[in-house]
Amino acid sequence: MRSEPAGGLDGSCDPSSWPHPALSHKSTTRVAVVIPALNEERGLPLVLQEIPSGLVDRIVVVDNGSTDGTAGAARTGGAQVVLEEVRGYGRACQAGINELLGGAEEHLSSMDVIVFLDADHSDYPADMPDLLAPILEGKADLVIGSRTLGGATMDALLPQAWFGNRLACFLMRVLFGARHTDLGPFRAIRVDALRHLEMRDPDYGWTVEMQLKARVARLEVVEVPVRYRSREGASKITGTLRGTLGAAYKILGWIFAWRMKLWLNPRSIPRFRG
Ligand SMILES: Nc1nc2c(ncn2[C@@H]2O[C@H](COP(=O)(O)OP(=O)(O)OP(=O)(O)O)[C@@H](O)[C@H]2O)c(=O)[nH]1
Ligand SMILES: [Mg+2]
Repeated sequence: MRSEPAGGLDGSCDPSSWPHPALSHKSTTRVAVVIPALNEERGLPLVLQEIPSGLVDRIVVVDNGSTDGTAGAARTGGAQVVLEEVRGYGRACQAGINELLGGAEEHLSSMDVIVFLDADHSDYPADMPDLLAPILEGKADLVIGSRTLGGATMDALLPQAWFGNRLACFLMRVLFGARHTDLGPFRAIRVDALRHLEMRDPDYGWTVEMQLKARVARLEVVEVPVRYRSREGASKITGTLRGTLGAAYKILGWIFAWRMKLWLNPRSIPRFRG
């Protein structure tokens, strides 16, 4: 992994334009965004442009070995670029976390927040205040942006992704008692909670790993509706048979493997608050 000096937004801070009163207290909490990106030169500039001004202190784009202009687009958009040459969504997220929690620049503290956001412009960065509000109000440790609650159409959330999400959420509920409507990638988590989860999955098991571990550790988890649209650039996962089968295998395998593991050792994930 290689990184370069920190980037961030120097946008003027105008809390009155944010929809949540809780965000006016943001000054005490730092917010960093991690954007995993593999060949997203089309979507990434739009994503960076749409991040609400003044809300975010630091943006890390993890270039996962792109062969296009992704890294250049990130720098032009004011983000810091971390290079993670080994492919994998989870690995890219982890590289961003490592940079924020252990990199050369000033680290985030336990009460700060990390937001994860895809680079393909399928999420709406403008929904970030809704994602942050429950954490800043002290009502959540982890907030998942639910595309289902946000009314995503099947043009954007393709039928196979919609069905896979429903199945995964059903199994999470039956096997873990976890009530979710989506495994959406647009999410926010406080640093102390993220550290507690000790995330491991290197690819598309990452989102379900976070949700299941959060349930077992009894984190306060809140879902908020977020909008979703068709991605910019060529689809790599949901739009391809190989990607869909690989992600489904990984996500469902993760659910069953962790159910077995927790039956054998219920203490493998300790509670977050004693
Ligand atoms: N596919 C893939 N995406 C990666 C990887 N590393 C980082 N990413 C980024 O992770 C985010 C999610 O990947 P996507 O390809 O959008 O996955 P998806 O939303 O399930 O499916 P599509 O949008 O249809 O491709 C995007 O910002 C990717 O650029 C990787 O190794 N493989
Ligand atoms: Mg996508």
